[in-house]
Amino acid sequence: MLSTITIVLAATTSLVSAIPTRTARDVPSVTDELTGVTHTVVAGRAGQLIFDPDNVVADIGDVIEWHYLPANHSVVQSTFDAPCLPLSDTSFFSGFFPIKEGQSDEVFQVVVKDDKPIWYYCAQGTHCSSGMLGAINQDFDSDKTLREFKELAKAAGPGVAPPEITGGERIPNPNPNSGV
Ligand SMILES: [Cu+2]
Repeated sequence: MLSTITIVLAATTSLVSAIPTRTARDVPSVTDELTGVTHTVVAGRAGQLIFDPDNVVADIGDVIEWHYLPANHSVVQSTFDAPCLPLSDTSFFSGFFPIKEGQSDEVFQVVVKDDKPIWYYCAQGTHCSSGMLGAINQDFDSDKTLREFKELAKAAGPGVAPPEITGGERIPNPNPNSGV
């Protein structure tokens, strides 16, 4: 007897390997516990190439808020050893604030996330090598002081500006008429 064997080829149910895609949920959520304390720093006080104050002692969860006076300053996070270069692609950069008079109608805010020293500079022209630098939570027991940071900057080239605003938030100036 002739038996017929029928082979049924299983329909090739498409086994297109699904490439896992990252979604927003994969990004660690930022759970900053804000303290409610804001430290105001003024860029360009009295037309000088300075941050005032240039040293801030802050707790984790505090906000640093930069206000900008003429002419066209910025803040960029750097390392201690390379004062006029961005720390990384994600470290903070405020963008520039080209204003002619008064203070900027926006401010830049950064939340302090740990107790490590934070170093930063202004990326405008030669402002960095001219001393427009600042620190948050410098370690006063270390040789890495704000004074030494400014010394290192004197030998640096023009400040480098990252390609886009990152690492903080530009928000409307909460008090644009305060005579900072
Ligand atoms: Cu500047």
